[in-house]
Amino acid sequence: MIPTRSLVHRLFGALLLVAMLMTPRPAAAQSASEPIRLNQIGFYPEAPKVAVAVDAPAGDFFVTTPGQTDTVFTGTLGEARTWPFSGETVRLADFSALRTPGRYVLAVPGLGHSPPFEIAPRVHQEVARGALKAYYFMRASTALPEAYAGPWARPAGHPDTSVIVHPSAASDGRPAGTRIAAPRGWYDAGDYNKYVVNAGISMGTLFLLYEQYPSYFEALNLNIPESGNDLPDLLDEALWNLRWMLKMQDPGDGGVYHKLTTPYFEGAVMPHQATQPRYVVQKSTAATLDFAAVMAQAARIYADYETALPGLADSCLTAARAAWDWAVANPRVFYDQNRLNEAYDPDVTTGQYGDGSFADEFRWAAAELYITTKTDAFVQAYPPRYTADLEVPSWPNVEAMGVFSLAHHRRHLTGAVDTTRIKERILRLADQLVAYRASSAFDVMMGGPGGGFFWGSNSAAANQGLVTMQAYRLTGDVRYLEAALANLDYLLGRNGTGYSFLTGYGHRTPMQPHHRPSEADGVPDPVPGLLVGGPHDGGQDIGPEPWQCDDYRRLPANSWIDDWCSYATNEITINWNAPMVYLAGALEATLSETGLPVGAVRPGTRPPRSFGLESYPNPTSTQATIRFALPDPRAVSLHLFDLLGREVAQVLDGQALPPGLHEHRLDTSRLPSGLYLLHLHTPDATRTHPLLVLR
Ligand code: 9MR
Repeated sequence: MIPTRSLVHRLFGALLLVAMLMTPRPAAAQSASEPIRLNQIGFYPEAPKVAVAVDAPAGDFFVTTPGQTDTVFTGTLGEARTWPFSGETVRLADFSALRTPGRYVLAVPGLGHSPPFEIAPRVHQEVARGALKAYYFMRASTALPEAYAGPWARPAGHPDTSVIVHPSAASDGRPAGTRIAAPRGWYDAGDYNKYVVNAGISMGTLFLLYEQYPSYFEALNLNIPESGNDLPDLLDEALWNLRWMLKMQDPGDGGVYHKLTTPYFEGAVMPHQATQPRYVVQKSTAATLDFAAVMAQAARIYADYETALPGLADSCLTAARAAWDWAVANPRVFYDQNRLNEAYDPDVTTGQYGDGSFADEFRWAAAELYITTKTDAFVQAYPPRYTADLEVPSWPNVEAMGVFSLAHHRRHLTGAVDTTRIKERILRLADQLVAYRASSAFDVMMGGPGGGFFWGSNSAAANQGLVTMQAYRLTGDVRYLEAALANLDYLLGRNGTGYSFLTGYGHRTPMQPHHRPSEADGVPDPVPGLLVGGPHDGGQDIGPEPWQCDDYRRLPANSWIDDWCSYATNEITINWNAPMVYLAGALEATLSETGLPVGAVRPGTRPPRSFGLESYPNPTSTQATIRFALPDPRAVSLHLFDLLGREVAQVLDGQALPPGLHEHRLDTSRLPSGLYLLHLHTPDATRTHPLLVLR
């Protein structure tokens, strides 16, 4: 069950806390121990707080100050349940009622205590910033000066100004052996190659994040060379990769090369020491469509920066259209490296990102082009699906990326797309994820729909959180938000290994990721902010060769090893970091003030007594809180009018809200003093309420 935190529960928790503070209970002297697993960074004051205790006897647990002198909270461990993915029997320690900001440890008699963690507003700010800054560390074709990179400063590598057109990529205008320039971009992963398919979903995810939380990212400083210019740092960083992607399109026909790569992987050397020749290899339908989707997003996003980047948005849209046309004319060009190597030299043995179906890429590209151009023809050619189950996004399955964009832009579309059904489709998947979490011994969505233990499993956990955040945005239902938080907790420690999977963030983090600069730079700590692939029992990196791993496999959720050898579990890549940035960034943007946003609703816990409308304080000066109750789910509009009937503020515009008590903040700081009317409208009820602004 999802731990519900009713008012009674909250009050009880507060009383318990007061009682504990008055009669401090000494916790036994215990050492830091792995059987207690929790988000190693911490928790928002108002949000749920859960740890798992492995093989713990029934009984109480304690939250204490780090020196264990004061016990600030006592709770009772939950029932023992077995998590099939790790075979561990665990009890949940729920200390959500502890809301006082501070630094604490969690102690379980017989198990020891956790390392210190924080309860604080903005508790994941550095996680969000660090995971995004990781893209700077992945930049190709540039030196990373110490001012931005600290101890991970390095010389420039891979200028990519003289890249060879591989015979598989030859065209009339660019015969095999032609040299082209395709500099910049991010290295894909632990290797130094640049793959368009994987860049596609990575950019798509970062752009979605930016479009959904623009003000948070306008303010977020990454300390990169462009910080302080006219663009938000997220857009500056994405531009580094966008400029490379633009060069991956053959100007002769609009098709996009699948990748820019060395023939085989380089050794564990720094970028400037990795000097094999680089090729652009075969165009593919998947790469071309992912490119089209990203360029269509970029066209509308960078259009706001026409002065700083003259012509860029137009170039992106032209590139997107040309790519789309190529894909429509070439709808089944697969990337099959074995067949390519039979036909051409040199052989290419680097990452494949081969995809067997393009329906999802067509739908994503169609959706983004439609949103940007408002041209129905794109979605008429590849209409969004309404009834099929939506799937958690991944590099070979990008359909959901288009669905999320359509939902986000739903108020500004033509009638060619039924956005109500788009929303319903997202909510169906999110409901499955939330229901699955309620059944999970670790209280996570991981293991449920789309959250399998496969190569890159950590990105699945992050992407599940991205899905429920879409549902939260569409409904305000806090269960979706809490599910996203639960998966962030998973990634930062509440998992089968007890590691925080983000390098540099947490007490036990990967020290030997399969990442060439981290391995070769001589700096003890790996490059920070990188999400490692995560546990699964595929074992593709196990073998007898010196560079292969000994068998590390256990059950899937703890089949993971912090070793350079493990490219199957401990590599890093841009498409795994992107949903991590999304998850931490979206949660920070949403929760940064108090821990749970005003307006959040947990259905059922606060049943409305009446359908009313009130605001306080009233009169107000700079801000009012508006409160109303809904007896059942309704689409709600909430507007403020002046006495001449002119709309002066919009709080809600037809948003579907669940039953319960709702609170929304209204900024009145820019309104002249005077009397206004709040107007709440639902399909079958209308309420008005006077609001006086006085200064
Ligand atoms: O993330 C990819 C994963 O889904 C595949 O199962 C795996 C094997 O094909 O490849 C992964 O991608 C790797 C890419 O091919 C090359 N750069 C490193 C990527 C992460 O391991």
